[in-house]
Amino acid sequence: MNMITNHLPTAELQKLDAAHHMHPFTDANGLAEKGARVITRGEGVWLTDSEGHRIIDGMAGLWCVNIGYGRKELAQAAAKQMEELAYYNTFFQTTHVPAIALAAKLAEIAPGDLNHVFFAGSGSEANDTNIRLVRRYWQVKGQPERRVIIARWNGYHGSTMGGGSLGGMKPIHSHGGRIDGIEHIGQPYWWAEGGDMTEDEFGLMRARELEAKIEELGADKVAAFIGEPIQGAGGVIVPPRTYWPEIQRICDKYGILLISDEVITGFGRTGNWFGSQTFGIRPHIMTIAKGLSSGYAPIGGSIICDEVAAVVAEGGEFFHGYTYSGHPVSCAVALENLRIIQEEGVVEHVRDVANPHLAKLWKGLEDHPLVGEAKLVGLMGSIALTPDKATRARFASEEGTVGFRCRERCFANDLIMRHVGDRMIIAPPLVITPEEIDTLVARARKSLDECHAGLKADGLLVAKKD
Ligand code: PXG
Repeated sequence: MNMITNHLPTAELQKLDAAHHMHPFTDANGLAEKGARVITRGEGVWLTDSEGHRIIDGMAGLWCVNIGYGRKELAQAAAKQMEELAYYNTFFQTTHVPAIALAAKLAEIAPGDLNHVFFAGSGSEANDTNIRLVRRYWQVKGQPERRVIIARWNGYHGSTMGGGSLGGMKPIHSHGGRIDGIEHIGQPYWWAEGGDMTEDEFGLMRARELEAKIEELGADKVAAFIGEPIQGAGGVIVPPRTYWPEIQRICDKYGILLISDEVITGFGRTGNWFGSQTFGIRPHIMTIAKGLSSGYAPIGGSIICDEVAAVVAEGGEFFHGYTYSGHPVSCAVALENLRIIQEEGVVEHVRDVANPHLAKLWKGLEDHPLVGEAKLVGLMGSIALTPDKATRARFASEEGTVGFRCRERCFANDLIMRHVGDRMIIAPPLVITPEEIDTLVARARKSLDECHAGLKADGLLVAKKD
């Protein structure tokens, strides 16, 4: 029996899963009691689970299935490449056609002089490459003291030692520590942290923390700044419009390399090919993964500008690389994915059809009693749940209690919408149609209604006293 397509009953799968499978970012005890949801099929924006529920995937898997599930062209590209050349490496002066073709394609798509690609297997690996790469760059330039990388609290850059250290999530730092030479500044999260400032004032204030940090450390110690154009895992935090231009000004002033982590915002998510374009950022390096292959095969990488690539090359061999850097099957799948995004106008669909349609409905959720702000850029959205909109109050309950309850209602209504603390987030496949958007929002509203009624009944609609 092929257990994958003709599987065991759900309860037996859950028992085996609990016994043998260690899940990422999951409380194993809670999961063993409850049993993991078993997803068995995907088609477009729809998932099916082992109990036959049809679920609308408001998260594109883990922010990655940009072209939707079930595209046979990608399966065929993988099969063809496996038959022709399943594996070869790109070390020691060898190469192969899929890596060449994908690197050239990315250089064509990426803005400005981002013309060079270093491949990795994931976003975390790519950010580990970036740490080593920017330090190597300054070393070759004769400024080896420039080692510090500045990032933001509540940013997410992966969960390897390097990626987890760049990220500003204290629970991650608390498991295994973090590497040296990484400093964090505040995030541009106006709703929760902006106090009485306007959004514009707050955006400038948070960007200027970068300047203060550089002055504190000494510019001759700082190698780079890294940020996500929009923080994803941190709760879809859309920065005030004043934020990125000021960050760009400061990086330019001090000659610091700017890394835009585009793992989520790349490949159409914000209505342009890259989030940098949406926010007018001119990065020296972009981190990519996820939407590069729409999640059909693991692949990540760094797209590097001419100057940084030239300096690193000048230094001779860069002692860095992964067995699967430029894996031919992943490259072939990514190429087919990019072909589909280009030929089917997926970025234009986000910009001209899906975003405008969803924006109206999403903003409309702000009339719901639980919803404070509803933010949307491209197809990346979030809503802040609050017991009191006027004061942007938090709930008195432990942070995440209400968000979790809301997410449970979404699950019950066959919608995958995640929570980060008491913020709800969506990032559906980019090919979602207006009709499917209507379904998604109707299910979201029903879940919010049910969550609201439950909170009322349990006496949880209470604001925290500061
Ligand atoms: N950078 C960013 C901006 C990411 O969002 C990574 C790097 C790391 O990529 P890999 O491929 O190593 O996972 C990510 C990944 C969540 C969640 O809970 C988000 C990510 C991964 C896992 C969970 O939203 N983003």
